Amino acid sequence: MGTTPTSTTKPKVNRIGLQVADYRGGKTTLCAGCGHNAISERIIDAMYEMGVKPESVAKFSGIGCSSKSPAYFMNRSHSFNSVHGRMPSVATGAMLANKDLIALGVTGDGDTVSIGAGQFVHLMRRNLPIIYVIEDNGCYGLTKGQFSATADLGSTLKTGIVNDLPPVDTCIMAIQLGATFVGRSFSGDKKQLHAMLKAAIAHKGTVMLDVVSPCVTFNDHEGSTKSYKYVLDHEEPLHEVDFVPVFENISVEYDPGTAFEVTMHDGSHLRLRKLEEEYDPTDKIQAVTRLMEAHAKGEVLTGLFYINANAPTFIDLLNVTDQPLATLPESATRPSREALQQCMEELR
Ligand SMILES: Cc1ncc(C[n+]2csc(CCOP(=O)(O)OP(=O)(O)O)c2C)c(N)n1
Ligand code: SF4
Ligand SMILES: [Mg+2]
Repeated sequence: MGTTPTSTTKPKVNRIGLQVADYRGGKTTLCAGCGHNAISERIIDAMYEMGVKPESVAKFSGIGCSSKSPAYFMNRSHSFNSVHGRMPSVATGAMLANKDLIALGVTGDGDTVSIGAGQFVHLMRRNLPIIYVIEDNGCYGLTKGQFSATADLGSTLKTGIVNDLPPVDTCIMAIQLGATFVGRSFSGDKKQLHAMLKAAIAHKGTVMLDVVSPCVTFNDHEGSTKSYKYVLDHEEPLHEVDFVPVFENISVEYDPGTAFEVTMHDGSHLRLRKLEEEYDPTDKIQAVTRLMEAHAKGEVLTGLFYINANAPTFIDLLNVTDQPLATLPESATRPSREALQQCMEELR
């Protein structure tokens, strides 16, 4: 009798011994070809390669097709699907209660700057440690494709209706308000988005990544500036983004002056190989100017526009206890009956 051959190939695992399957979620219910699905795939790859423990991640979203995405990746992580436009306050509360979590917000352009503009503004000025990803299709995909506040002036709906309002640039807003890692990418630019997400995981502070993510059902036609064709024809990367995590310890030599290097707080290296000679991603004024120029020319500028790897976070500023508040016993978080009584006496 012959013996059955046994396979000796071990499944591929990352530095914490997990397989890529450990980072997956439910099967997507979004339309085939929707940019949001590609972004979910990039998040899975980046989290796997960085060796992030899925249970240490808290996913946050609002309402929209984009906000459904967290169901399609990392099903072992915590997840909170909030009210439309209100994800920032939920994420802020969660991070203050447990600063050891890695917060990942995935949301839409409508959720962020139409109904959610007020909450977005206050999130950006606090430098809360969070990776905030906007899946930007310039429309409300879930409610059948109306213009959102990121739709460009003069772009059209499928029906031919013209948008006669100027767009909000979420990157300009985030830079002005105080976010410390601000960039734009494209769901179809696998390499750039992958590198930017890995760097985002290493960043300490607010990451605001606006990812142009075409809605194939309602906003992928001629006349839209958020279609695959428009972005492929008009994408202007500022630099090539390379990220070397601290655990890889690879040293790459570049000719002097051809790359901008940022050392992240954990010792990782972010290298931006210059495609535009004088661009300095630590200069806010230059970043805003370059973004405004891009708008005027109809370019889809991508890359890391602004970074400050050393700013204090909201958690640092509030001087939160070393042990996460959520894990402290009640005796440490609640005043005693006597202390309350004394307080009441003082108010008499
Ligand atoms: C308070 C409230 N107002 C309006 C709606 C209807 N609504 C649901 S999703 C959505 C817009 C979603 O757009 P976006 O955030 O860009 O996500 P997308 O579907 O394009 O990914 C709107 C207006 C709602 N659910 N709740
Ligand atoms: S309607 Fe648009 S945004 Fe929503 S899943 Fe379909 S393609 Fe994506
Ligand atoms: Mg949208």
